[in-house]
Amino acid sequence: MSIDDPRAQAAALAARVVAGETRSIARALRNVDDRVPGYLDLLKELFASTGKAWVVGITGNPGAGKSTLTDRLIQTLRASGKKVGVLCVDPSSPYTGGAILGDRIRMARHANDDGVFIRSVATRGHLGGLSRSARDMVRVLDAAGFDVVLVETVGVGQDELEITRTAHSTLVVMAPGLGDEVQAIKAGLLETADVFAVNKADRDGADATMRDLELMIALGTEAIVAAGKRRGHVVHGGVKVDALPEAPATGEAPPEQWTPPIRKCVATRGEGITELVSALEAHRAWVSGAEAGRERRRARLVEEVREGLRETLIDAATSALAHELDEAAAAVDARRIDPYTATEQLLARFKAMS
Ligand SMILES: Nc1nc2c(ncn2[C@@H]2O[C@H](COP(=O)(O)OP(=O)(O)O)[C@@H](O)[C@H]2O)c(=O)[nH]1
Ligand SMILES: [Mg+2]
Repeated sequence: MSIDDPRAQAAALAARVVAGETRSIARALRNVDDRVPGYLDLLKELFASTGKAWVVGITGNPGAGKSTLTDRLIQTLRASGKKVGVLCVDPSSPYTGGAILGDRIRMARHANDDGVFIRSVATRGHLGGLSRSARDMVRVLDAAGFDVVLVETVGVGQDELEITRTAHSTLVVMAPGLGDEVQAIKAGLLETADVFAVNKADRDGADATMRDLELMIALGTEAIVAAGKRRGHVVHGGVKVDALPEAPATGEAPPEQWTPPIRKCVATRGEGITELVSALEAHRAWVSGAEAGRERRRARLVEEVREGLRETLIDAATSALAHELDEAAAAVDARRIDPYTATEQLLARFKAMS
């Protein structure tokens, strides 16, 4: 093997990752997060070894108890012999530095356990960068043999919801008294959740939060299904998945549906965790069994390839047509041409080149 051959280097690193070598896993994660040249070769090499891990997104407002709960989930999953990878997503805002530090502290007791791997995702300043990095880092952990990969987001921003879309199962953590129920609707959490945890059940108001959620889910499910049908979306587990080829309308059985269960817990004391894990596992079974679950996985891969194609095409076109783009912009600015025709002409040029 030549030391200068990037593909061979990537293959060597990939082999060490698949063998579960801790330092190589750490390096692979860093290369992927920082997009160090050659990271795509690494991901290409790793892909065949992926597809085995169960990916669980954990989202909810800051302070709801996600990290405390994640720590408990690790504990419970470890007790059943599962290897657990954890990604803590750190969006670009500077104030979250402290949150991640706190998260690490909350999970520190797993630091010496070989069956647990905790890392943060930090990519910033790149459109869709966070969710792409998270997805690719999940793949590294998947290839490295972690049975479950937990992805904890700091809050419920757009980027973070995007990340949970790449999970097989999404846990939305709420706490009484934060006004989370109302926010859940605004933030689109109702559509995102596969399972709800009402954490801090040791506090007043947990039962009221449960009731509010139940009501919203009952109303929301109907509304989501109706809206999904209108827009030609396939609706799975309350998650809108982009247009799949629609089955011919036969007016028969309604689409298989997953209604998110709600579980109360006290993360600090480790209460209700087993029940929460059971609810998540039921969702996992649904995703891997039901036709709707299979479609959901397929739809995500289609989306990923489409997104990759879009990026690659835009990069290729903008670099090949850099000069023409400038000219077109000037022409549009001078009203010599309209932007629609300009786009068509640029596309025609690009097609003629390739
Ligand atoms: N009373 C109570 N406090 C909790 C519970 N779970 C977490 N907390 C506390 O809530 C605060 C925020 O928790 P953290 O896990 O960092 O929340 P995150 O921002 O969602 O990750 C910490 O002070 C935790 O100790 C719980 O079940 N009951
Ligand atoms: Mg946290």
